Amino acid sequence: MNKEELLKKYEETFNEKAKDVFFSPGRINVIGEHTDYNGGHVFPAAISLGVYGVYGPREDKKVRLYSGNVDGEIVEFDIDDTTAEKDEDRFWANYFKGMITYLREKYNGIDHGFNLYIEANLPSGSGLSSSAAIEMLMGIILKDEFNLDVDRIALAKMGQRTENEFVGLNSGIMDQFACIMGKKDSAIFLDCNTLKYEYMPLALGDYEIIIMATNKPHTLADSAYNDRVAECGRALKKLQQKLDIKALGELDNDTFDEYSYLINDETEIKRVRHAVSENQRTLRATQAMKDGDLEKLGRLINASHESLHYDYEVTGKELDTLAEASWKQPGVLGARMIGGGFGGSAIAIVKKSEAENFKKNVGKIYRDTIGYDASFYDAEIVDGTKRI
Ligand code: GAF
Repeated sequence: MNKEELLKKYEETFNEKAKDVFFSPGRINVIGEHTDYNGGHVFPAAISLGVYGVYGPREDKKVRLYSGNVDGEIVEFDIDDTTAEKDEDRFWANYFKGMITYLREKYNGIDHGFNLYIEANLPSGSGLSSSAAIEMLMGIILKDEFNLDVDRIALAKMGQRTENEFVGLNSGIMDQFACIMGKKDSAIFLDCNTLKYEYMPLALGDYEIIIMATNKPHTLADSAYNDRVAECGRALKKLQQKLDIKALGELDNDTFDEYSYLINDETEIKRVRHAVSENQRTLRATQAMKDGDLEKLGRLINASHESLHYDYEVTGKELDTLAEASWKQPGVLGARMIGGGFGGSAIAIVKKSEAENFKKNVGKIYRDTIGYDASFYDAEIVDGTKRI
């Protein structure tokens, strides 16, 4: 998206010139799904699809937000207003309100409001983290414009808290961490228990990552997501009767197997089996990446999808169709759903020379099976949220 055009759109919306333009990326996740809130590992990367924000300060205390993607009105509130929006038309303001609230709670200096024009080249509900991208956009804008001495990881934590308390999604920290800590051409190997992280070059040689959006119109993903978090929480409590652990991410497959009798519930056993095996797969996958064993990485990615399908039950027909169609194509190392699931997106690691064929074939199978088109994106891996 072009900076000049964005500045013009701000001017048309607010009848004045803007001060600065920012970009906040969405994310993919190579492997490690539904492990973050279980204290496990994840391996995400920031992508060139994301959200732009055009900022201009105001003298009063009003925040005026306009989204170029929604054919709606300017949403307005006061910086002192810390109540979560319930109204459907204004709900998206919560991503901003949460960040403003938590930053003002801890840091002095945010003493006036602003106008903000936002526009995404990332479809919302695509499982590529448009909400975390928005939260981190707000965080970096406020940090930069008001010279706040807040570090990026603290902003990621505030973004997670915004999801939990303003939006009502009991998510982990992966998305915010990936958006704000992203590094060009690298994925982030993050331990969500300790927040220790390591950048690893996404060295895929002749292969590339293709993003496939299901375009599934409406999902009840948030309540199903919160159910999964609750099921894991209940199972953890039962395991803690005999095991000294703080999170499921501390278990290996063998220990889980030995103590699984404590859970005594079929659904919860499946959920924990996924959380534990996915964490172990993530450790093995990052080792395979270090060893340059891309075939093994691909197999682990496929196994991740199957575990999300059978044990975590968050895939659904659309994501299964994309993954299974991908596995059958020539030059594919691996494919799986990413993000919360139920709809959203999948990724495939595909030989560059096969990429066009791949999109054509998988696109056709998807249309024939589901009845509408999937979208395919070749995104670059980029740096985290920043002024542009
Ligand atoms: C969503 C959540 F926001 C993340 O925290 C993470 O749990 C992911 O689903 C599943 O891995 O994107």
